[in-house]
Amino acid sequence: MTEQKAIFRSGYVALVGAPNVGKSTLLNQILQEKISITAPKPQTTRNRILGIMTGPSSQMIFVDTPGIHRARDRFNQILVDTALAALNDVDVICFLIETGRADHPANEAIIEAIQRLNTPVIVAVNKIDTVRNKQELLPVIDRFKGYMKFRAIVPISALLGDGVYALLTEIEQVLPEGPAYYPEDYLTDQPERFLVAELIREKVFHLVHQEIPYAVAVTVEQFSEDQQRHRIHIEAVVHVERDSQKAIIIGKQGQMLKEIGKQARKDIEALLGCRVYLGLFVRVQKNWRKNPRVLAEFGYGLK
Ligand SMILES: Nc1nc2c(ncn2[C@@H]2O[C@H](COP(=O)(O)OP(=O)(O)OP(=O)(O)O)[C@@H](O)[C@H]2O)c(=O)[nH]1
Ligand SMILES: [Mg+2]
Repeated sequence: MTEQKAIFRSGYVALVGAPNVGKSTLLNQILQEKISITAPKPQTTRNRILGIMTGPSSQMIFVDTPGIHRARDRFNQILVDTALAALNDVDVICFLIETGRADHPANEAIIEAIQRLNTPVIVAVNKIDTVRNKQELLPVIDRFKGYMKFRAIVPISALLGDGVYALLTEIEQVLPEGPAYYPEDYLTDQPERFLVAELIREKVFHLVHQEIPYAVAVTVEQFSEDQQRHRIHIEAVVHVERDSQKAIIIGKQGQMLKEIGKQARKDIEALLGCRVYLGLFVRVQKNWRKNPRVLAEFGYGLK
């Protein structure tokens, strides 16, 4: 009797969609780990973020991307270019749409971009937990079927995990045969410094309102082991564009910055699995979003 060799599949899967549809939430749900930050505001994700899921029969390398939208300035164009560039080198595209907002104006542009490629596309209709009557999903799915040939259309709730296994099954089937590219315990290729900076930025998105989070970038200036105190010593800078923004980030008697630091430290400790000292500083870097040198320094744009 000949032994049948099991097929192993591997490849890259881009998560694309309009801003705020739940791409990063889906990545975290798949990995059961917070690799990519999320917020109820659009344009949260600014970089291409890799999340690696290794199972018995496949390795799926997910690429989270910034939301695609009509960019009105240079910085947003960088975000959109980052997302579109990620589409070029993947094996499968997972196109997320939001149940209640399937007609998002960005979807047309996304379909146009993916139609030019010869890559299989799977649509995930997200946030189904927000519709009480699941029959309401049918017209959305039907309409989408008319736009182009999709491999599958899968209703999911990235937040609760519903339908995510079905989505992964569909994705796996489309991946080419091949070996694992990364060791099986690898979750991301992002350095810890980047993940730490992102967790701080996420708290700014959650705690500070209006347009201010968009003017914020975070860099980690120091990351070292404090052997005496058995903890990691981290110092990070929250960059803003104007003095008035600095005052808001710091808050009355430093309360806002303290809260950002407290919440971020909790998440960073969970990420690193050890105690952390987090020192936060706020610095004004005038109009950094318009400055190519500073943008590159902060890690934005195509690498
Ligand atoms: N009710 C519900 N909310 C969801 C679901 N998935 C994501 N969300 C929420 O939608 C908001 C946006 O989620 P993100 O994951 O940050 O969205 P994104 O597509 O990565 O957004 P950008 O990075 O800005 O493009 C957050 O408040 C999430 O909690 C879902 O399945 N159900
Ligand atoms: Mg995101």
